Amino acid sequence: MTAPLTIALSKGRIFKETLPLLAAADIVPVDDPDTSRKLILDTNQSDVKLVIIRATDVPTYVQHGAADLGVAGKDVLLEHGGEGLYEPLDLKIARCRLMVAGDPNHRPRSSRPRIATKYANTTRRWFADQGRQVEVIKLYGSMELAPLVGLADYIVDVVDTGNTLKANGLAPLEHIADISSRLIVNKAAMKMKHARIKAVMASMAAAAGA
Ligand code: PRT
Ligand code: MG
Repeated sequence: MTAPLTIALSKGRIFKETLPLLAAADIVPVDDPDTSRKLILDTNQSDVKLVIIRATDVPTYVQHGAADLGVAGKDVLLEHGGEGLYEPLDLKIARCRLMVAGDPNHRPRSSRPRIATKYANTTRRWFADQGRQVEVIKLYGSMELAPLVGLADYIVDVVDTGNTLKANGLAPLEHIADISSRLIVNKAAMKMKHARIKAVMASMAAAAGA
């Protein structure tokens, strides 16, 4: 008898890029989250379940032990703070960069520029560490719109190709961090289910080249 496992994942790029890594650990979902309305997916292993939640909620589920394991972007983990979690493995997937972006020709009207972002904590820390005064405006999406309509002087967002910025007349200005997705583990589960989690981690690490 091995310990049952619950793994928290978000739909979209993280789910797609995590699938081959889970398959390497012989964990294969039975349902497809894009077509199924189920929030708990069964897998080929009767005691392994996947819970499909918003990307920003993954650390919260794992922190509180509602999931034993999860996959979350480093951007989301920086913002969450990482309390109650181990972050043992860089899966090297869903890579991007956390950037300050804006119109390079824009001159802020105030000595305290406004920064729109869903990464409010990380943004405050980035500017405060440099002794730069800013006003952070918390948004939940479509950050690129904020400078176009005068809501903010700059944004902080993740950038991959940069096409979304470019399409809106914006450019990357400052590099805050390189981002990839990490395997996260609940601290109590790491103790109680050590053998099983270690085995899953080893297979995922080998498949990720980590
Ligand atoms: O969509 P939802 O609001 O539910 O959550 P989410 O947007 O956080 O989830 P999702 O699946 O879009 O992103 C999950 C994780 O993928 C993020 O937390 C990042 O760690 C990582 N990731 C990697 C990215 C990107 N690349 C990325 N390009 N997350 C978002 N983007 C956005 C980018 O901000 C831009 O709006 O995708 C758009 C296209 O980017 P460009 O630069 O290629 O044009
Ligand atoms: Mg998204």
